[in-house]
Amino acid sequence: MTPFMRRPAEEIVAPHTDADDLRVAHRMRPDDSGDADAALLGVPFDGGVTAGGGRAGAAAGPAAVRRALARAGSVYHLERDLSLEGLDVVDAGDLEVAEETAETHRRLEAALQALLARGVTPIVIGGGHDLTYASLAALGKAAAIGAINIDAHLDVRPLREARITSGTPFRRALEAGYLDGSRFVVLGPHGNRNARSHVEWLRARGGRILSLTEVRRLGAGAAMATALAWAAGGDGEVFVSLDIDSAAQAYAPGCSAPSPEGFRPEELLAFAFLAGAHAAVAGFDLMELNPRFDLDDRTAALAAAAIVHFLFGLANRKSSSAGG
Ligand SMILES: [Mn+2]
Repeated sequence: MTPFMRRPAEEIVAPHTDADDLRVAHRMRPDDSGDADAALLGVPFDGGVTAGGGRAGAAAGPAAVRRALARAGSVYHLERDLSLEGLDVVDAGDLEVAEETAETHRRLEAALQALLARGVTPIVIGGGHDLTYASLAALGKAAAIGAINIDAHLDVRPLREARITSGTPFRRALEAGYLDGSRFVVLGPHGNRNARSHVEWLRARGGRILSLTEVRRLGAGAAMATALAWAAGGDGEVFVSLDIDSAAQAYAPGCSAPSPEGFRPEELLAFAFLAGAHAAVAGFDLMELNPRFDLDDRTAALAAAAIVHFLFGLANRKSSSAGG
């Protein structure tokens, strides 16, 4: 069994359907510690959110995403003529979180290292964005990795009085040497949501920003392709992090720190698909869903759709590599 993992509070239960109408949930099974293409890993923890003054509730994110995954549509994608039937996805359960944020991060890192050692692509479901530090540590300890943060915010805040918050993960990973600054890209910041000092700190380390307006000018697909090429920097590994607050509040009211402007669902789903399809991408996370503030589960449905589109990308990657 993966260290520090327990069965999820709520399992993904597939609806009863015909064999010729398989649903996404039919492709998800409990983890048996054997071979798999990808593993879901929930982290019901929002201590980093509340430590930063954010509104509590993201700890309920994994359960809400699992409920939404149970109703996340067909295994078949008509626009891409692609199926999830050849992809093996396990639910590794939820992390046994600790009271303390740093200890929770250590446990997540250990759980992820066990999954990575099995050759399984992890998909972490948050929880606060501070948890992405543990993913970057799990992947970047041997050699610094590249990363794309799809987010309204840079999340490179300095630690005040050594306090870890959901606004600090990428600064901590950059300072620890797990993340290569010249291969770090933030997709989607806009307007006046970030301090000048944070923008300058990021750029001084070689980090790049593609703002919401720049992404719209390039087109979502071209912008993500550019970000992936920068983050891979040749043939390096890349972690892609999706903060659901990168979507406009109209589409994602259920998050810790919403803003009125932001991506549309189709843009987020294109990013997730391209991340899954890219050979350099070694892990993915979906962070900051806060079901307490959701409306008719629309944010949870969007979060589940992003995970499903990452899986369609993985299926595309697998079928391309099998075809030579
Ligand atoms: Mn964030």
